[in-house]
Parts: sequence; C-alpha cells; structure tokens
Amino acid sequence: MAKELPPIEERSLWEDAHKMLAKAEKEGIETAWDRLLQQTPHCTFGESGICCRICTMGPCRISKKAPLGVCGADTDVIVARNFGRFLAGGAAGHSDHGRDCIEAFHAVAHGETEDYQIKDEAKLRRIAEELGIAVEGRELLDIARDLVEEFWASFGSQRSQVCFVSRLPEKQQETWRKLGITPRGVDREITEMMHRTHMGCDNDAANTMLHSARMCLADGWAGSMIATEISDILFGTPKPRKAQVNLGVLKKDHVNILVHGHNPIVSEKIMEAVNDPELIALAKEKGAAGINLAGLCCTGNELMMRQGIPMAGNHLMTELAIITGAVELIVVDYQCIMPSLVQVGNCFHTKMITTADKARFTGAEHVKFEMHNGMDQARRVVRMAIERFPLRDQDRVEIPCDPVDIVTGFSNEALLEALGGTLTPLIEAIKAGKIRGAVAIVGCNNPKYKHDHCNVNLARELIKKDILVLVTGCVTTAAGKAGLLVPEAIDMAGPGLKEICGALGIPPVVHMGSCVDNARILQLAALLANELGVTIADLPLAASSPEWYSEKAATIGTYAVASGIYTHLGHPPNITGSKVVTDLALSGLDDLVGACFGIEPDPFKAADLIDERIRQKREALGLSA
Ligand code: CUV
Ligand code: SF4
Repeated sequence: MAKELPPIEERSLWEDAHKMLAKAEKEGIETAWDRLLQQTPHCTFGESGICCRICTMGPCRISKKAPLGVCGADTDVIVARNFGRFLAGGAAGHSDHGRDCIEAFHAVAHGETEDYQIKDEAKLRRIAEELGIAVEGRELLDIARDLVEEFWASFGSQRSQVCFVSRLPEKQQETWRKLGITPRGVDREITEMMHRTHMGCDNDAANTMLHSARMCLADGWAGSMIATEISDILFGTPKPRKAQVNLGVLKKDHVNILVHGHNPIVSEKIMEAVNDPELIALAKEKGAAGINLAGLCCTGNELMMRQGIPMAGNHLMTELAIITGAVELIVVDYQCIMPSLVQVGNCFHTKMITTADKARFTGAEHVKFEMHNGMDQARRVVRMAIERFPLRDQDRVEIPCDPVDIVTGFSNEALLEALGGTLTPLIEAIKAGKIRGAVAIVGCNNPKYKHDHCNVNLARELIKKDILVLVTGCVTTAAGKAGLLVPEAIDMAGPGLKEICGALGIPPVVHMGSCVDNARILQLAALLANELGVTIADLPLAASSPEWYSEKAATIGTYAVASGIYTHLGHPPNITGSKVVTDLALSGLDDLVGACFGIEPDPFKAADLIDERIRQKREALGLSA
C-alpha cells in the first residue's frame, strides 16, 4: 500500500504541472493526486468487476467461498453486466452530447434561434446528399430540416440501422448483420443494455458482450458522428491553423476565462462574447489589459480546432490551471469536470459557472444556456468574469512557463485538401511502406500514471517507426506540449514518415479534434477501406488510449474494436474477474470482428505490440512489413 505521494517530478511529465503541484503543497490545496493516495488501495472486488449491486437480494461479491450471487449469477455474468452498464454510461454521454447538437441544428433549421447559424453550407449539402436527401434547387433550410429528421431517426428505433452505417464497406456491414451487431438506434441500444442487465435477463456473458459491441457502435457511427458533423455545419469545418498550449497561455494582466466540458454550443458563444468591444472596454475600466479565453479538455479541443483558441491543459491540468491564481472564471457544460474545481476555486477568487441543467455543481453558480439565449448568457458570464478581476490577488499569481506552438485543424476535409483532393497519395505512401500505418492515440489522463508520460512516449515511439499518429481528446495537449504537433516534428520521425509529412507540410502527429471527433477517424478508416476494396479490419491501423479513465473512453475503445481496429489500453477495465469476458476482449473478438484489445502499461512495449499488429496487417495485404 502506497503511504506517500511520489515526488512531484514523478507525478507529471511537465514543468507547468510540477510548479503548480509545488504551489498547491505550499498553500495547502488538495488535488486529485492527494485524493488518489487516500483511496489507495482500491477495493479489489470493484477492480476486478465481481461485485454486483444490481438488486437488493445482494449486493453480492464473488469469492472461492461464495462463487455465485444470491440469484445464482456467476462471475462471468456479473462482470459482463457491470461492464455493459459501464459502457452504457459512455455511450450515453457522447450520444446525449450529439442529441444536444441535433437540438441546436433543429432550432436553426426551424428559425427558432438567431444565436446560431449554418456556417458550412457546402458540408450540409454534401451530407444531405450522402444520406439520400434531395438537394438540387432546394432552399438550404429545407434541406436542413430534412437532415435534422434523418439525424433524429438515428436516435430512436424507427429504422433497421443508424444512418452512417452506410459509410462502411458492404462486406463489413454484412459481418455486422451476421453477428447481429448492426446498431439500430442510439437510445434503443443503450436502453436495451439497461434492460438486458436487469436481474434475470441476459445471463450469458458472451451475448451481453455482443450487445456491448452493438451499443458502442451506435455511439461511434451515430451519436458521436452526428455530434461531429453538426458541429462542423454550425461552427465551421476545421482547417489547419496555429494555436498554443500549456498553462503559459494564461495572461497575468488579462481577465482569464477558462471553458471546460465538451459541447461547442456553449464555448463558441463565450468566444464571441470575449471579442465584444463593449466588454473589452469594461475589462480595461477594471484595470485589465483585455480578456483572454483558453480551453480545457474537449471543449478546448473543439475551440482550438475551429478557432485557434489556446489550450490551457488536459484533464489532470484542470485543477492546476486554477492554482495559477490567474483565473477569474471557469465556465463548464458537462463531462470530465472534477467537482473539486469548486473547492480549488474557493481557495482563490475563481468563480465556477455551470450552464447545463443536467450538470450542476453544488457551490457553482448556474447560468442556463438555451438555444434562444446563448449569446445573452455568454455576455452575462463574461461580465461576471470581468467583475472578479479586481478581486484577484496578483501576489499569488504564478504563470509557470511560456506557451508551446502547435498546428491543429485536421478534419478529414482538411486532410484530403492537404493530399491534393484524393486519398491516393496517402495510399501510395502506405503501399510503399513510407507510412507503414496509422495509430489514433486518444483519451484521458489518470493520476495512477505519471501524467502524460505514456501518451507522449507512445506517440514518439510510433512516429520513429514510420507510423502516422492521429490524436484527439486529452492526448492532444500532451502531444502539443511535447512539440509533436508542428511540421518541424518530422525530425523526430522515421525516414519514410519524415519524407511524406515533409512534402505535405503536415506534422507527423495530426490533431483531429475532441473525443466525439474520434468519429472522424472512423470515417477516414472507412474511406480508406472503401478505396482499397477491403474492410477496416484489413487495414494497418490501430488505436490506443494509454492513460484512459472514463466510461466514454472504454466505449470509444469498444467501438474501435467492433469496427475492426485493434485497440491498446494502458490498463484493463474492471473485467479481470471473468475469464470469459477477459478472453473475449483480448482475443475472442478478433475472430468475430477482426480486432481485439491489447493491454500494456509501458509505452515502449506498447509501441512494439502495436508495431507487430501493423506488420501483420501489412503482410496480409501483400505489402512489405
Ligand atoms: Ni472527451 S474523456 S478526460 S475530456 S479525453 Fe480528456 Fe476528452 Fe478523457 Fe475527458
Ligand atoms: Fe446478487 Fe444476483 Fe442481485 Fe446481483 S442480481 S445483487 S448477483 S442477487
């Protein structure tokens, strides 16, 4: 049992984190690392997934002495049910975010709001056409209303399958149909998971696992994909642009506002409000040089991808950002927001504002954002931040470093443009072995690891092996801070990758967005598979979430595997108490969907594991290893 925290340098890879952890210690402010120590050792029943709380004949926990729950459920059934519900939480999170995007799009299409507009008309028309909606000679809003209905239909169970399954190669659709894992509707699959895992329903672990796959596919190919496509339509499809990362993006003489959470519907309006000349004048009246906006986590990714707004930090930097003492206000929507931010904010003058009725925090102030009042509410929030600037104690402010430059904005549209309009140059590079494959490194931080150590080192090792790396979510900030998201990073890549990225002027590690934007990577995989006449499982692709923590990350991993993409995780989900479930995850799924999970905490060994998989896929395609 760990009795003591590791030294500060061992808790994070980064200087900005070290300095803020030292400041926290000096000022007696508790962080996630302190609380992890208090929670260690964790409950081993929970860790291996063999504690069942599904009914009140229990709770039951499985041991040698008591191998069955009161109802007779064995360890495999209990683990599969717990894991299914865990994944349902993740699918619900992304997909409810997607639903909020449809609501915004609906309001725009029906003229119910002036605060949101259609920014990418061409993308709206393109997607409508793709989904079989007539576009010729029609008014934009007419098309939009039809597209809204198409998206709503992917949430219920009105159809046999969600709309974007059509993006997959026919052969792969056939595999899903045979296995019965074609997702029918986002809400239907999540609800059915809750039903199946009620006491006395699905008592066959493998069968529950198959439904887990189906439900996660509904998230990837509908909930998340719809969120991404609508966000592009409403706020613009990302294009390559410069931005900056780390705590150095905060400014000592400015009013600093942080946006945290996931949905661009709130953060985009805050960004507009900080550019309002009246509010800038007010900030100057209060003694500030101006208003500075920075992002955290995924809403930070959304703003950085589309608008070049700087990123203050990823998941484990959120408490530390407040500890700079320079933050007037943090405005959040939902997901991945530690409740401790209220407590840390109370150690300073930092105010926390919540905006969604479904994510309120005791101790924060609630400013409800709705479609018809987004802009007014955003101005109100920015004004509140300005009012707090005079309360800041400048003697306690410490901005620990200078920001690092990055390049962001690689939507599939932008990637295609960089390739000259077709995938051919990329495919040729893959065939020639100059780019041996591609790996998406995605997801979170977890204080059980040295912060960002695995995220960064895995990316570094893979590009050395001529493997293109795609990043989203919290890995973005890690890669950015390590200097991997600029074209000059090709100097750290193998010779083939260096040549191709150099010619295209792109970094060897490409930022593709937030967590829901992992759907962009699914789409890219499908485009490549269709172009080559194979399935996604045949491609030299992999995914990894080295430092994951959230239900959503597990859901992403599961839809990646179910889509045919081998997925590495730094540590297993809480399933190790069941041999059936663990074997399925680590190998059995390979026979069904052409991919499985691999577990390895060491990033250097993980790079070899992934490299070996890519080697096998290349050989099977008749390409040099
Ligand atoms: Ni949605 S899910 S910690 S913000 S990536 Fe970051 Fe990304 Fe994990 Fe959360
Ligand atoms: Fe125990 Fe079965 Fe109830 Fe779970 S469902 S708590 S194993 S009796």
